[in-house]
Amino acid sequence: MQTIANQFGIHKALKVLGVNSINEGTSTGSQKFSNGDLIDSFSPVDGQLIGQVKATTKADFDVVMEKATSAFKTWRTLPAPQRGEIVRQFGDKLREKKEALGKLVSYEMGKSYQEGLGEVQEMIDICDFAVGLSRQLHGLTMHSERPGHRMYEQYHPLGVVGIISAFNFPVAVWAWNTALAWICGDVCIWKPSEKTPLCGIACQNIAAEVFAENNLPEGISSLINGDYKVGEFMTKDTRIPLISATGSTRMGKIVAQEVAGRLGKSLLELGGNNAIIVTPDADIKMTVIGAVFGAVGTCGQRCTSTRRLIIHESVYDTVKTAIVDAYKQLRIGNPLDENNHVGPLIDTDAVNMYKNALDKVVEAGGKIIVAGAVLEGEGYESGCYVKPAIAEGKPDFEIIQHETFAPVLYLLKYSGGVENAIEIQNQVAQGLSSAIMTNNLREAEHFLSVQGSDCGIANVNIGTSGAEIGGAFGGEKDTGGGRESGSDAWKVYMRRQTNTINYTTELPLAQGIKFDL
Ligand code: UN1
Repeated sequence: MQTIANQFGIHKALKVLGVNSINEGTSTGSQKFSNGDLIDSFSPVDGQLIGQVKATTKADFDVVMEKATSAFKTWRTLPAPQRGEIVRQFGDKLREKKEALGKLVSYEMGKSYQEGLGEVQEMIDICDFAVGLSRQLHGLTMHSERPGHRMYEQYHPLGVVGIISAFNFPVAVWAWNTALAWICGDVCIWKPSEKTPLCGIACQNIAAEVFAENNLPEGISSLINGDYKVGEFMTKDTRIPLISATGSTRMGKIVAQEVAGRLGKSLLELGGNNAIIVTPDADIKMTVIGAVFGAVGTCGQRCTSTRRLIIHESVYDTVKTAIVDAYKQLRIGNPLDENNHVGPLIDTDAVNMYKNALDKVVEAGGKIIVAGAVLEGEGYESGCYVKPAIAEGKPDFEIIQHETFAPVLYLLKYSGGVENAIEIQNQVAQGLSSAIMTNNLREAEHFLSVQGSDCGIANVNIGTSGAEIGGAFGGEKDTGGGRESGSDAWKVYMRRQTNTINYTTELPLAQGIKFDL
């Protein structure tokens, strides 16, 4: 029988990406070594073992730290536009390997091939953005209050940046961080999710190639692998001034406390509980597309996935019928097959969380209107395929307040003005993404105003997921407050220095203080 890996060219993709059946999970540039236990990577697509990665031990990590610290000394002296040139080359390599990497993302993580390609495109986009930025790391100049003095600020790199990323965006989130950190003059150490370690190996190989081709030192890009204990090597290490962590709020709180305890900086991008408000003036067709993609895309495993629809009572039944009808069209199956809309969840633990959410919403008094199920039989042998489900409930149900990383959409009803919908939307602990569907200018502007959405992302007439790289990405409250990717997110990877230069022969003191000797 033809396996999925054969049929969809996985072996070829692994070869292009330099991913072997057993891989060293620790590397500094192209040097690879590892002395830890083997981590298995099973595909949620067909349950097959794709490959194994050796975890990083503390001794391995110490070598990485040494290489990273020493590489920083060289890298920081390269002018930023020259660092940009390296990132440009990295972006070009990603263009060459886009199909292979997109395929691996799809096979190892389970998102659709289209979304896998989209993720690699996000990496390419952030590289382009970073290249331009490498000539724009601007500080301000100020007018000094003292004669013959000049004041300005400049940005210097921080040093070693530690990156902890999640399984759901196994390649793009690393690139958001590294592309910016590199042009800023930092060096990076990355711990990818232990659920998608092969994506980490593939990306590190691509980066290492570029650094080696340019005769740059080992250690500008390093990879480590393992579970939270390996993450702790970084969070506890005072030589790492910034930890950028993406994942659950639970994990983020642990990282934040550990890093704050040594007065390090952390950049956190944590859970979301994203809602779309559907007002009486919404375009129903657009609402359906935005809501369905938001809820079932990546099988509901984006931080930005749509979890709640807050619908005005006057259009509630119309929207409900349209969405339930749209769910009937969904094809669930092998995500490499472009006929399917929805792939598997990452693993059977995620399946259990999905089942638990559906039980909980019923226990709380909610009603399932599109039934969920764990799919069985041919094509579903991995046990990770589930039916996207829809439930009606009340906003304050505990399970609706909670982020479940699965395709479960809750319909909530509001009455009265848009402010009532906004209140429901903001009632949750998380604050990542939000959206309103309306053609009414007053409602849209109210939603975006100071009395509106409390999220880091607030959209009008598009869904909650699928942000472009050009904007700052992240959110408030339990989402952790960090901003990655576009806009001025680069500043978090640098330290600001204020410089005052006196070019006179006098030494006047600020604030007019007299101190005569
Ligand atoms: C994430 O889920 O951690 O906005 C990142 C989006 C993607 C990134 C999601 N561009 O949906």
